[in-house]
Amino acid sequence: MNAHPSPLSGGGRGNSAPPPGASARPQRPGCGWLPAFLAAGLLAGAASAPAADGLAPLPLKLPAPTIKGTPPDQPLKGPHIEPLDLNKVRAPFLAPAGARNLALNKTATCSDPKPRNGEPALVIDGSKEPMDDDVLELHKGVQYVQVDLGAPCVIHAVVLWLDHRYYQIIHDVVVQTAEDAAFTKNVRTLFNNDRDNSAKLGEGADKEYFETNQGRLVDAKGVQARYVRCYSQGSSESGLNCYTEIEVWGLPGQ
Ligand SMILES: [Ca+2]
Repeated sequence: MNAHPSPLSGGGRGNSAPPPGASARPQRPGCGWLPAFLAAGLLAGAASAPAADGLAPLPLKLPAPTIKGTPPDQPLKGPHIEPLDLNKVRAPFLAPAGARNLALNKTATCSDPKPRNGEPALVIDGSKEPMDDDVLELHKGVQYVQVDLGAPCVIHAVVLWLDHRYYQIIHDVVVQTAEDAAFTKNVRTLFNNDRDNSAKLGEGADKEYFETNQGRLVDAKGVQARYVRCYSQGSSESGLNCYTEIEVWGLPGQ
């Protein structure tokens, strides 16, 4: 999946050429988009020994921002939409030292028997640049991608990059964990911004948000589970359901 630039997959959204040099943008591990002084501070924190409480910042690595899409002149607004703020800095997320991305190169499946583009493995391959070759595209309606961690794990955070090729809002984002692949045992909902329950998974209280390169970090609060599902139902740009990367940070089960 590193063969960028590459032919585009389409999608009827006026795709243009992949952002030249996007992958070559200088990045500092975990905070490539931060101002230098902030990045230096975070790096110092990430590189230092775990605090006395055994916690350490997750060493997240951010992809490059898209240059294919441009921030909308009049972003969608509303009481249930987080304002688009490209200068917003996410605070470091503390988790037990040693937490790692348990989803990387594990097993992914999806609800669409014949994706419009790509394959489920794209969402756990470690590549999350805003490039068409990195994106799994599922047909319209309620769809999901599911990750099998291989064994029960202790999950501290789920980080989603659904489709940050464009500044858009993905609708009905629901993140759940479960003990079994069919999601019948110990199902926990970690995030749900489906206010009107149109996805029929229950009414959610979380807000909608704009896709950017920082992704969306969901606090999993140490839940124990083997499977993680992320649902969506189209976006403000398209009826398609697009997924770039799902990271599941935690520790293998005891
Ligand atoms: Ca990917």
